[in-house]
Amino acid sequence: MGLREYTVCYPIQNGRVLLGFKKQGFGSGKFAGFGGKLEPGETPPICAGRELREECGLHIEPSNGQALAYVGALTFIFPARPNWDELVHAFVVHAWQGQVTESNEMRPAWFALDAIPFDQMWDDNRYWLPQALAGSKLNGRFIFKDDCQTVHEYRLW
Ligand code: 6OG
Repeated sequence: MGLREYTVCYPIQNGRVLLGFKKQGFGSGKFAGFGGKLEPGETPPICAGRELREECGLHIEPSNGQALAYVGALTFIFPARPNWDELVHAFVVHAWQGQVTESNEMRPAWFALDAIPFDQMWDDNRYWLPQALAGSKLNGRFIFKDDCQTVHEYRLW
């Protein structure tokens, strides 16, 4: 059986990134990108657009090929909790329609690119998100410590 697949996306504009304070579910109490699990038959870009709309109200125009930029695939391995292992497709969002709206799951907030709250995010973000927001394409594999919170080792390529 393959890993469960998710998407995560990060809208950026004017030197700031939109994150969501996760109010419920996996990772609650952390700031995160917007995303969730692929539904049957969904491609990663379709899932990313759906989750962005559901979680913060922004719409991606499908005809704008520049709006959604694929960063790459990130694998997260939790040796202490193998059922948490997951494959996450990451995207940067450069254009959208609609207004930022709070949802049941997420309270959105803008952060300057040099003031991302890494200490309140999944620990992996500090190792790859700055490069991704600067435009790099990358894939990564992260193995978490037994606390399931701290990155034990990782590889980017
Ligand atoms: P729901 O359970 O809300 O989707 N996600 C992670 N993102 C990062 N950067 N690191 C992790 O390390 C993550 N684990 C999950 C994927 C969960 C959302 O959170 C992301 C999804 O966007 C373990 O459906």
